[in-house]
Parts: sequence; C-alpha cells; structure tokens
Amino acid sequence: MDRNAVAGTIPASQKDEGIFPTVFSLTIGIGAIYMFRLGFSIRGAIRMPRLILHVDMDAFYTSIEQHDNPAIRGRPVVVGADPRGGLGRGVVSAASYEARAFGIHSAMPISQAYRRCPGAVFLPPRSERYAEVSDRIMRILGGFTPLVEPISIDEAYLDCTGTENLFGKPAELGARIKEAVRGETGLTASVGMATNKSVAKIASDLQKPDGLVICEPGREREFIAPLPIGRLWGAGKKTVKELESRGFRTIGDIASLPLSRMEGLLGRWGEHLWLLANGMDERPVCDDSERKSYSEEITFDTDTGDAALVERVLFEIADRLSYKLRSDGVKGRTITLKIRLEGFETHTRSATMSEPVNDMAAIRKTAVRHFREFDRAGRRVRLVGIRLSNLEDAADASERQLGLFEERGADDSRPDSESEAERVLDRMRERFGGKVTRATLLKGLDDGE
Ligand code: DCP
Ligand code: MG
Repeated sequence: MDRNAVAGTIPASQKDEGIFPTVFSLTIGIGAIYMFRLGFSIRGAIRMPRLILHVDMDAFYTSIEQHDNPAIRGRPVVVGADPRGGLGRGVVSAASYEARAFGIHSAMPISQAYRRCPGAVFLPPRSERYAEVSDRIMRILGGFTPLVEPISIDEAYLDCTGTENLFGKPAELGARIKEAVRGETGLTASVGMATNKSVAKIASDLQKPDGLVICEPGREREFIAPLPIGRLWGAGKKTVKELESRGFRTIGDIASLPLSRMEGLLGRWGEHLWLLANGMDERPVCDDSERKSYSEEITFDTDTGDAALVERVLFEIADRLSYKLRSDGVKGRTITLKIRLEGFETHTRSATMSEPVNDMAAIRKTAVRHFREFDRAGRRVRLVGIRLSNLEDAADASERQLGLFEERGADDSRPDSESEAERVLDRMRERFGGKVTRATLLKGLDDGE
C-alpha cells in the first residue's frame, strides 16, 4: 500500500569535501555580480539541490518617493517622523542611499538624522502607496514560481528549483527577475541565490543596491565563513557580544567549533546558529495560502537510546500535527519521519499513502513503523520529527474512504476528522488551549501500537 521513498541527508562531516569546481566571479550587466558558477555536481546528481532566492528591494520607501517625484532623484531622502527643524520626535523609517552617505539609517531618531543632513528631503510615510507597490512586486515574483513567501513589505523568498528550462541558469533567472521588477515598477531589487534560505538572505545583502549574488551548491559553508557572525539570522547583539568576548568574530570561527562547544555556550540556540554557520538550513519556502507541508520536530535535551521515549515523543508530535491539519481542514498523503542521531547524521523515511490522512492514529502508526524499521546500529537519537506533505483539502478527501488502517474498516464512511475521540479533544483544546494533547490524557499508558 505504501510507495516507499527513502531519502537521507548528507552528514555534516561529508559536506565540504572539495568535489566542486572552482569558485570564480564575474560581473554582469545591470551591476550584478555572479560570484560562483552554479552547475551540476556529483551531489546534484544524487539529490537535486534547491534553488532558493531572496529578493529585497533597495531603500524601498525612499526609492518609491524618488520614482514618484523625479525632482528628488539623486538627493538624500528620508521617510519618517516630522523632523521639525531638528526637534521632532520619532524615528527614520527609510533612508535613500544618498542619505546613508551622511550616516542616516532606519530606526535612527529623526532629530539625529536632521542634524546629520539638514538639507535632506524629509517626507512622511505613504503607507498605502508602499503597500500597493509591494503587492505589484509580489505578483511579478509570482510569475517566476508559484512558491513565493513574502516576509516583509519589500522582501520575499522564492523557491525556483527546476525552473532552468523556463528561465535559464541562475544568473539569467536573477537578471530576468530584477529586470521585470525594474520594468514594471521602476525600482531596483537585490537578489541572493543559494540552496537554502539563510545563505540566500545573506547573499542578497552583499552587493546592495541592485545586487545579484549567487552561491554555488556545496559552497555554502565557505561562502559565509569570512562574514561577521551578526549576519546570521537570529544572531542578535547579545549573542554576538557573547561570542566575540570569547574571541569568535566570523561565521567561520563558530562553524569550525565542535557542536558541543556551541551548545555549551548558548544552549540549544547554539545548535541553531551552528547549523546556519555551517551553511545548513532546511526550512522550506512556504506560500501560506498554499502550504506545502506541516512538520514538527523535537530535539531531546540529551541524546537518548530509549526507544519507548522516542515513540512517546512521536505520539505527541503526531497528535499536535493531526490537530493542526484538522484545524486547517487539510490532509496529507506523504508521511515522513526525520531522525537525527548522535554525531549529527540525519535520515528521513517517507511513505506515500493511497489516501490522504490527518488523523493522529494514522500519522503515528506510520511514523512509529518507520522508527522501528530504522536501523540506528545502537546509536542514540538526538532529534525526531514528522512531516505531512502532498496535501489536499480535507473536504475533497473525506468523500473517499480511508480503508488503510484496521481501526477504520471499509464500511466506515465517517470522515476521519470527525472521529468522536478527536472531536472531543479538539473541543477541549479550543477551551483549554494547546496544552491538551491525547498523550497528556493518556500519560502512563504504554502507547506502543
Ligand atoms: N522600515 C521601517 N522601519 C525600519 C526598517 C524598515 O519602516 N526600522 C521600512 C522602510 C523600508 C522598508 O521597511 O524602506 C524595507 O526595509 P529594509 O530593511 O529592506 O530597508 P530598505 O529597503 O529601505 O533598504 P535596503 O536597501 O537596505 O533593503
Ligand atoms: Mg529593502
């Protein structure tokens, strides 16, 4: 009944073995920079690398003001609070690149901005206009891939994996996107391209304004290594200070530390930063209106060899995922178990069902089965997670019968989301919040199968 698809990720230790071609750089038209050749690699043949873009508009608010009013093009422009001759309160929202030459930047007190450049053009924000341009930009980006995840008014992630036949190689795709945005809005965008979100976002910022920076698959780690730690998503001022006080300055400095050292310094947050510092980031590009998957994972406080504990955790995860799926009215056809072992080796095991599911029993049963079948050769487990993908609307799916699991016979025509027990649970959660899980209710029961 299952079409088993098995995929595994490459352990960190094998990620940088110099099997990739030489790094080179080349400047192309429109002021863009093409830093690394993006081509086929041995790894690409094994597992197709993703092509993730981060697009961020340059000096967004002030660029719109300069576009709409040619008289202020080329001049320092500041959008924000009223400066009132240097006595105004409030802050700078955006500063044009000409204004930045005076040291003016977003979030700076407007009075300070005024002192730095009294001759700048100070304008109040026109939020509606910016939102309208933002909508247009997101629509333009949507012409290149259906997978667009807007993350603020002027930036978005795109997953353009597999678009080469349509739009050409990454450098060409990037140039086309920038040209489409410029042609339709008159504004410039900076684009970063990589195999994951974190590196793409770092890349888009490297050659602003009007930049195009590409990191070749397999080069993620060395690409970000020379940059300061503060470039990593989530490395706030406090974290950077803490790390700098110990002599770590660059991303490469922390990437080469043993993971345990980072965890010793920053706890579990250390693991997050260590992964990003090593150029690893598995987060998918999520278009919320058409979400591609639901997933949840748990990292154990200490690596565990206790299979019963792992299964109990899978039970909890299945329960929470099932609740989310049912709340959103969707079902998934593919159930993936993710398991990370001590030493950081990560594996996934997927099964695609003949019918989509969203009930806890089905999700848990498949995840536990994968876990039991997985040979971890006595090694302890660091993390487990479950992902539901291949989603469809529960209403469509409920017309069909489940017929996959013994607990629902073929004559059971009730949609599984309406099973009595789960309805009761859902009602309790609505009253008491997310703290109620089936596993909480059944605590102490051996949940095996
Ligand atoms: N913004 C704001 N307040 C801030 C930061 C930003 O109101 N503290 C607004 C104004 C910016 C827009 O959001 O124009 C986009 O933010 P960015 O951080 O992308 O900054 P810019 O687009 O202005 O400049 P850059 O070229 O550095 O992206
Ligand atoms: Mg911007």
